Amino acid sequence: MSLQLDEKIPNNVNLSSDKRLQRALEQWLPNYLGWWREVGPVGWQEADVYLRTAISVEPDGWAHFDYVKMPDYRWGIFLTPPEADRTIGFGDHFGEPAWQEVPGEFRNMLRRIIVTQGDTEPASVEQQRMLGATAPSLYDLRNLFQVNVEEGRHLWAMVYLLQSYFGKDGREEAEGLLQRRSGDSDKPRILGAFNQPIENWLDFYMFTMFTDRDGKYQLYALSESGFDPLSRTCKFMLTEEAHHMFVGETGVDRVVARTAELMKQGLDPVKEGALSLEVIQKYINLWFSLSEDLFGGEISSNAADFFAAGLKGRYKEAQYEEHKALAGSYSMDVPENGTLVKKDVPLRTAMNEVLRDGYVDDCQRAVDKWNRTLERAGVGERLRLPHRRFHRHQGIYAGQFYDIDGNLIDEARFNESRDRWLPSEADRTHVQNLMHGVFERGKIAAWIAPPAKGINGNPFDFQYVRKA
Ligand code: BYC
Repeated sequence: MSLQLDEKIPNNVNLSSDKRLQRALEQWLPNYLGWWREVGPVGWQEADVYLRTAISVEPDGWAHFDYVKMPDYRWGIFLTPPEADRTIGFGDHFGEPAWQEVPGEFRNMLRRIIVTQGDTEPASVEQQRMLGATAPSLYDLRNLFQVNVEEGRHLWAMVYLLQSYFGKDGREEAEGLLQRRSGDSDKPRILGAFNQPIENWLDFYMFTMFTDRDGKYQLYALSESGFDPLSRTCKFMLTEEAHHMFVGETGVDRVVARTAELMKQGLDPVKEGALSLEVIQKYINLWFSLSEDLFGGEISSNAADFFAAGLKGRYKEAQYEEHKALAGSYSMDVPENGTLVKKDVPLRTAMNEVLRDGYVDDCQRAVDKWNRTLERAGVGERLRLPHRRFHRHQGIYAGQFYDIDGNLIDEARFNESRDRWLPSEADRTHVQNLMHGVFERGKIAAWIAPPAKGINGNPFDFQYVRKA
């Protein structure tokens, strides 16, 4: 079994000689496959899907393309190669050698971060499980499954850390990751956005655009970690994450392009079976705000502790001149007695907001790109991000009501306007009604434009998925 395991699981963690890890994985693997069958993608499990598999960390090994049946996907365990004499890049332990083992005093904190990260991966697969039936093209169907199997691999990445470095409680946490379920009222996933339904492909593109992009920023912050195995694991995950965000950003762009093309012809997109810009905007408002919540509170003692301990840094920490962040402050609008008051908060406690700043800028860059698509088509309307205070459920703006421009309003006014800002039941039904699977090679649904190019140098009309 152990030999088979080593053959089955591509890795660069010496699995063949690590008996303890082999034993832990032997127990976990059947449960993982059981989880995949139970709540992984519905249908298509026997189909041949043109997938990318990471078989090594070398430039020619991390993106190996071939037809694979999803349950046979070779979920591997990879860390970027170690950096000689790496030191901790921030916090109270700045400049000390990076930890190769879990530092005892931070064990619980570190385990919690890894479990939280790990929990999002299977959650997203569960959220997306129904989408295979309504894919707008074989190209999109393939991309969905690529995202799904790689989120599965990212779960493996966190499970590897738990099983290798955290002993019995790590193994228990690894089982727990297979037991919670997205949206389940008794055993929900840990973070809010990962319990939200992804009912249709507009949700999916928004999720991979906005929610996977939170993943990018969190993974960057964790790739700075003083716990070297976590840092190296996250660095490798980021190589795969880029494609997920590409699926989202270009997916929304293609929806916008199709709508713009119809508007340019003087047609009503809705009558032509496409989406209105108004509905697209509401889905942006929803998923951007849900994803902003994933950064946690604006003022956070957890974030300060993670930073002080050297466990979670800033996005590209090397860009900063000073890495202890003990002296600085961050100015933010804090709600107080029904109004917003400018306050300087100690920089360490504002680390979630610092990370969110980079995220918001990155999202704005994508919106600007979608607006250029509208501009090129000669359409006057523009898309936008809602204000970061809008529709928040975590942090200092949660529990109050803000309009789309960030003005404090009362609950009654918010409720009156809710359906203008966020998808209403009618919008959801409308979007759902547009979703019909298009599985003929080279064909595409009426509500989305084809991609500019295909996958791995193949054309759009390539046979990306072959039904068994
Ligand atoms: N929902 O001090 P606070 C990805 C909790 S996505 C529910 O404000 P903190 C991916 C918090 O746990 C990236 N609860 O925030 C994307 C705390 O609970 P306790 C995932 C929330 O702790 C797509 C309390 O509120 N990775 O990879 O600084 C597909 C007060 O917390 C939420 C990570 O998140 C929420 N949204 O920051 C697949 C990295 N926000 O202590 C994958 C690891 C906060 O009262 N996680 N809470 O029980 C972290 O670094 C931090 O836990 C967070 C929160 C950034 C999430």
